[in-house]
Amino acid sequence: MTTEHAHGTRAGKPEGIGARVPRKEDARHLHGKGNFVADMAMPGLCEVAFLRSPLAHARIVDVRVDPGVAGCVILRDQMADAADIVADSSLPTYQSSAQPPLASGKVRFVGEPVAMTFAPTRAEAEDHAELIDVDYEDLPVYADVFSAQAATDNLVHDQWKDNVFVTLNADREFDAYAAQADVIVRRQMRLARQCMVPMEGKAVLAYWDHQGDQLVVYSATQVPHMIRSILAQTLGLEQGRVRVISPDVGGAFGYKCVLQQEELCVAWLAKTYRRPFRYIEDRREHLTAGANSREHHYEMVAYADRRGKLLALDARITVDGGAYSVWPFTIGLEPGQAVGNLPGPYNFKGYRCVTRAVATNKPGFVPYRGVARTGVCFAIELTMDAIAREVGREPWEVRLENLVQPEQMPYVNVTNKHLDSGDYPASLRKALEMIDAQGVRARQAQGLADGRLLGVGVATYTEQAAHGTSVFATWGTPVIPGFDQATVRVTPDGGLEVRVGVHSHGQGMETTFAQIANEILGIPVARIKVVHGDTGQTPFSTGTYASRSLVMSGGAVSQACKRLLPRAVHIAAHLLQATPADVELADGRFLAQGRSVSMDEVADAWYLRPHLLPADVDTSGLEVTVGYKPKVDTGCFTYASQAATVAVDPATGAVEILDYVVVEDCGTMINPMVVEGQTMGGIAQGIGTAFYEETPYDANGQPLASTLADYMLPGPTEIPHMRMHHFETPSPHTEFGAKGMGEGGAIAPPAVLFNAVNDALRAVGAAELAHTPLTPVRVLQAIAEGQARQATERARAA
Ligand code: MCN
Ligand code: SMO
Repeated sequence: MTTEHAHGTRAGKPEGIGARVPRKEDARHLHGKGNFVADMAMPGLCEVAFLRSPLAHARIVDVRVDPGVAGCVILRDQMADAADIVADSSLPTYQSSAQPPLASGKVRFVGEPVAMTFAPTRAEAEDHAELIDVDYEDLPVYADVFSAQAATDNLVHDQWKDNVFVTLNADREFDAYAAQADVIVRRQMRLARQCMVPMEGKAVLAYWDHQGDQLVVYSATQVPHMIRSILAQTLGLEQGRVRVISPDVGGAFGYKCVLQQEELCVAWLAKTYRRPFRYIEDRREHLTAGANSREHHYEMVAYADRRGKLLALDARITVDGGAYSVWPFTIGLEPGQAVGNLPGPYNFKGYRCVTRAVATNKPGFVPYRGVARTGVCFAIELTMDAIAREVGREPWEVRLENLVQPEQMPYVNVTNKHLDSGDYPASLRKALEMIDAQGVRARQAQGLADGRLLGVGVATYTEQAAHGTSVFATWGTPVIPGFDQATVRVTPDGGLEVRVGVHSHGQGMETTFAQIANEILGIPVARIKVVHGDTGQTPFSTGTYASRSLVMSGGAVSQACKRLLPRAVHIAAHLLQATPADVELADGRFLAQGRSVSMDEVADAWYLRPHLLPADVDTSGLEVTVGYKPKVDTGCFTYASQAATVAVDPATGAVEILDYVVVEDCGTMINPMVVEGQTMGGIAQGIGTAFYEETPYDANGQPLASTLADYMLPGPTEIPHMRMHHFETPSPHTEFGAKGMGEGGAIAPPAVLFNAVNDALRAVGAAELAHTPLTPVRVLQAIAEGQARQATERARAA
């Protein structure tokens, strides 16, 4: 990967904001010393297995347990003291689903847990599961979102009036603007259902701590404080009697930002038997029972003028919500994000959108890196290319005129998103220059020597990040994020502990939060320990999701350090026999009148030599907890343009990515190396969405990809060299002007790559591809379809 840097590079401290500090967390992972749930050993630990439904929709008629294993088999009716998982949204029209910890009465997707078993080893627990017989009575299966939507009986949830979780309607002056259009462009797009495939799947270990008289739950989760709240609630415990610890987590990507049934079940076992229990998801369970993301269907009608200026957009979005709404984000999040973010970085005034989330017999939809924005970016960016085709202009020319212009910032768009800052057209122009779009056109005209077709594609997107109270309140989720708190505490030897309620599971926050503290307090990064992910040790945060941790918890770290600093200065001044106003902090030392003391000496005075302290010392000492949220909580809008050139083999349908560029602006970067790593990881996942990943279902709702031989993932050879360029337009709303960016990379690749492949295939008159994943078979079909259409047209003309 190569990078360039523009705008406002900070002069900066060597380890402060803007420095490429190597990640503190890497050493333990590179040496195999990470501490994951599966690594833990505990005396008397029982491993848990689940008997899962083999059917997608069926009544449970009878369950028979072999008496030999009855003592270590649990069914729903034995868990009377555990509540179902209910994640209701306050959005109008919302229909409530109740997800039992173990199926009761009926099953609603293949892989739904029906019983759990435990034994000293997982293999024995799985053997026990074999000794349970379940009689099912088949019900009609809703494997397809549109037939589910039309169904009137045998609904996924018996008490509902239809299979629709929620419908959202938006209409902003649609008719008035659509009436002015010269061209109307219609397209349909579809994103396949996917898994998230973190290296580590679900993992939970729970035990009863008799000394603390509390349930302790080690869980691979992004949101330990929220899991504590909901476990306490569903298990009927006081919150003070539940501690949740999220240790090292091997990737999460949204999969681990919700309460999982298995977490609830294992916590219940520990609460009930007062012994340790553990469950580790295996790959097959993940692939079959965890296919829960991305599946969106779009019908887009764009109304534009003759130059391709978008005047109005009419969209119908259907989300395959699966069987259950997930806590706390609910299935309302997906349509809510989709309807609000579909307009993306564009400036137009007429908008009509109907978005539905429909219940089907599949695993419940879970937020996945990009959350709805990967889908809406795909839809709007393919539509932009379609408009360009219709009006006979280059796709980037049309985009440059449609993008919100820098002089319009801050800009409130048609869905009331507050785009805070930046220069969208400049990012696109830079991406075009880096990918050499004009050069590609020239080479296209000549053709490649090997007969492959060359194509170039672009996409520009916004990544709403760190959206807070007001935004979640309109989505009506059961939990609304507010103030994130951080505690900073100088240790007696002058080091620093930073405690945050978010969790870092690959984002590098053990390093970047230390950089924030270093910027303000001057303590070396090596002496700053970021403690996270333990409700027993950290202040409250709703957790890590929505690319919010840096802005929210990082903002709190900054504020806490700023509050701590004057207290340290006050003590330092006394030690230096100076007044606080004369004390300066440089290179980690407090200076006044030609003398200096270190933080070590200040800490030593506070903790161990109080006779040296000033009489009016602040008795709160060298420890501060602060709650923070940005001044404006509508989210900051990171944006980027990504572009690619591809070569498509018309004989085999194979696509090669020849070049990939990113021009991104997440405001002030805390650590550009981390930003680049985050972006690259996201792009790798986006390439998976574009080309490889899909869990197809048959008509009976059976998932057809159950191993990594049929669920295709990109590997190192499928990920191209990327070139990256940074703009840094500070956000007006946040500490240091930083914007969140952890999801961004994953938003654009499907749009970029489909546009590039469709561009290449124009040379052979192929039909436009608009269904993920873009497989060689689909490329060949598009070519054949295009040829058949041309033949019909010729025949008609003759
Ligand atoms: N950063 C920075 N400068 C900025 C913005 C961010 O240096 N201007 C750094 C931050 O300090 C942090 C990282 O980049 O170390 C990501 O920060 P942020 O954008 O605040 O995102 P979060 O920390 O809240 O992470 C959540 C986000 C989401 S929602 C998903 S999904 C996702 C992602 O992060 N899951 C990931 N990145 C992931 N990366 C890994 N390795 N594993 C996952 O599961
Ligand atoms: S999908 Mo990320 O956890 O918001």
